[in-house]
Amino acid sequence: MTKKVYLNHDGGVDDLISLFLLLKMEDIELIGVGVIPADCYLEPAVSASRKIIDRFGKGKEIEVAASTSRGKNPFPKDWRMHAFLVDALPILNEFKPVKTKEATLPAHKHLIEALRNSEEKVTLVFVGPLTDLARALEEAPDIEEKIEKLAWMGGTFLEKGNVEEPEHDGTAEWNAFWDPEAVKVVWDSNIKIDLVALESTNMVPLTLDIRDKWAAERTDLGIDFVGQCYAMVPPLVHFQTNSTYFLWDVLTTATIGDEGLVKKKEVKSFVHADGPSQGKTELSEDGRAVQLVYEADRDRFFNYLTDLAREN
Ligand code: AGV
Ligand code: CA
Repeated sequence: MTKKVYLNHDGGVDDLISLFLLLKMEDIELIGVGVIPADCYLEPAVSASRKIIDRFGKGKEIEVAASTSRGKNPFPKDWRMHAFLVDALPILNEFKPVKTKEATLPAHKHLIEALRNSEEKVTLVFVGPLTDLARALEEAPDIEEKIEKLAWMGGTFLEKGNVEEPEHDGTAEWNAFWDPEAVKVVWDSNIKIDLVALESTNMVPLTLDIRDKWAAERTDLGIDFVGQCYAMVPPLVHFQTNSTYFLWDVLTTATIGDEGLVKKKEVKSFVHADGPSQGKTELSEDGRAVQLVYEADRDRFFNYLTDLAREN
């Protein structure tokens, strides 16, 4: 049976590869895409998304909606630049003009409309901050019953998150830190949540052996696209830095196609909305229950992703 999916992403390399993979999954019908300018600039991220749908969407008509949401804690500019590079890849610019349309509605209203128009329940895949979902829920609480579940890349219960910014204590994950209030709103809903936290994504860093595997198969168009994209971001070599790239969002998206790639357990938590730990998700017995993805099968994941990417 086909599963309906709505994707909201923030234009990073692994966000755009997530879109690419959802288009290639057999039993998935992607019904819409929202783009939020968190870990990206909006225009190149919307443009690259439209081109990816043109190139790899098998002729399907899927709209891309630009978000009007703005966060509390901005992402570093260097990271936000990645969408410009993907948008400029020759592989995405061979055929013009671009056919895939930009929606007239802003992303949160586009999400509301997509859910209201769907007869079946829809799985939400959010691989950036939760702002558009929080705004949609506040504006249209009725959509909650149309949501099968939310798979969100965000949060961590580890002592160390991935935010290294002035005035912060380093305990948060970036997507939660960008808009902690939005996490709170979503936590207050009754939506089922699969939380792909840093516990699991830390197990899938970008490494040189993976890059070499993609390089060896570069004559395949899909593998070449993935290889070109992951050439733009720093791999894990001798030691981890603040910029080291993991396959955060791609792991999240892959769990939609193959749940067996990861292990989950129920935990209860709340989020710090402000102060030096803002964006931190913390375990608490009277907190909100989510399914925490805490472990990933690294080899199986990379094989799954590479097989899915392959054109032939
Ligand atoms: O915290 C992970 C999230 C994911 O959605 N993003 C990147 C992924 O798209 C923010 C982020 C954390 N560290 C980063 C990030 C880094 N070193 N480079 C770029 N983005
Ligand atoms: Ca992201």
